[in-house]
Amino acid sequence: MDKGDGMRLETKATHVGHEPEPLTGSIVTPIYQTSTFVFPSVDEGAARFSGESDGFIYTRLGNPTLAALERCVSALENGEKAIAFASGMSAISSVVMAIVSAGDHIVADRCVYGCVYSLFSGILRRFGVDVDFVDCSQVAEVERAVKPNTKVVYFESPSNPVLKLVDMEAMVRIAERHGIMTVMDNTFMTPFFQRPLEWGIDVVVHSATKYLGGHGDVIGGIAVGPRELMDQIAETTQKDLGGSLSPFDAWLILRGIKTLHVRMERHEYNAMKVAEFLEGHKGVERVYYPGLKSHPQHELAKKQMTGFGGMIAVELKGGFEAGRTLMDSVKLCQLAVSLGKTTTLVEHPASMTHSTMTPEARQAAGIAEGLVRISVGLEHVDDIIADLSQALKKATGY
Ligand code: LCS
Repeated sequence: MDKGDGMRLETKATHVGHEPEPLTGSIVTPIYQTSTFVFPSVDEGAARFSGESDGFIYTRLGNPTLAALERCVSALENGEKAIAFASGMSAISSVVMAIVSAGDHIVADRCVYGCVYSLFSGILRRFGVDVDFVDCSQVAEVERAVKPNTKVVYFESPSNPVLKLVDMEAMVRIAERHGIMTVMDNTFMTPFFQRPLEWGIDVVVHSATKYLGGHGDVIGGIAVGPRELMDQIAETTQKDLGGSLSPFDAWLILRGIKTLHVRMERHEYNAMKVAEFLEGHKGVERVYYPGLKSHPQHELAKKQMTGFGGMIAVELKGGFEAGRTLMDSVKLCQLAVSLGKTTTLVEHPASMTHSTMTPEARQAAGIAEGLVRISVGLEHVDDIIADLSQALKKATGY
């Protein structure tokens, strides 16, 4: 029952980690807002530290509210064990830094969230880790980049911000052949639309700040993978780098997940309509949305995802200046970074989320300087389209 074995995702999202609290019968998982836990004896305290006894010690090392969230997300992703973190970046850095050491090599996709790019190209290189950025949608490029000291292949699918897909099966084949780990960011799709572990990916990471939390009121991250590796992460980088999530924030994410499936369906319904509207608009140069037949990887999207999500990117005729006018002219949609919340957000990757990359790196990643990213929210879709329509008229004259 606990792991949600035999339940469908919708049932797991509403039940796993939400079991009634045994002491009082509270139907909602309590927020255990405590930093530490009283030991009944010295022997028991020592046994918890040595791992001979289960039981909580100190919230950085584990907490019942976090454990409930971890059980829930692990069940949704069909994984063995999840660990919650203070942010998506904390999850990503803790996972990768638990696997690699100085002298090792990472193959990463060129198109990743800006802070992942700077973590890999800045911090990890400074600690003696070699990183090559390639286009993971080109399988031969990944194969060519693998070296004897490669430990990790890292990618997002679909990628932030251009919605490029990576063929999970192909990455797993290469990784297995060379004894490398695959780490994949599933933030954009969530387990509702895509379950990488079922395709053989080793570790899934999430910015829970986005669709898992779903309401734009929390920063958090989570990683899911095989028990042995997750235990190693818990005992090293999670514990010693200390990026632990607060119990209240874990509770907000757990609450958000209860409606994940309902929200994702509406995000997708709205995004498809907005993408079709944009594709048919005279002032639009190009729309990036995996659900459109014009997306170059639409067939791969249908193969490895069960839906197309709520994220769109768009280039306007008139480039950056037109994009700026669009973003400055929206009234209902909000000009803000982040994504996956109830309201529609627009942002400019080149000067905001991906400003950590050099213009050359952005160009190599296919991120046009004028690109506008849209996180389609849960408003009535006609209201979203009406707002974009009036802003597009100012931006492009159409
Ligand atoms: N992975 C992806 C795909 C992301 O989009 C982000 C944040 C992260 C990881 C990092 O998660 P965080 O630490 O922020 O929880 N993406 C952001 C974005 O596109 N706009 O603002 C933040």
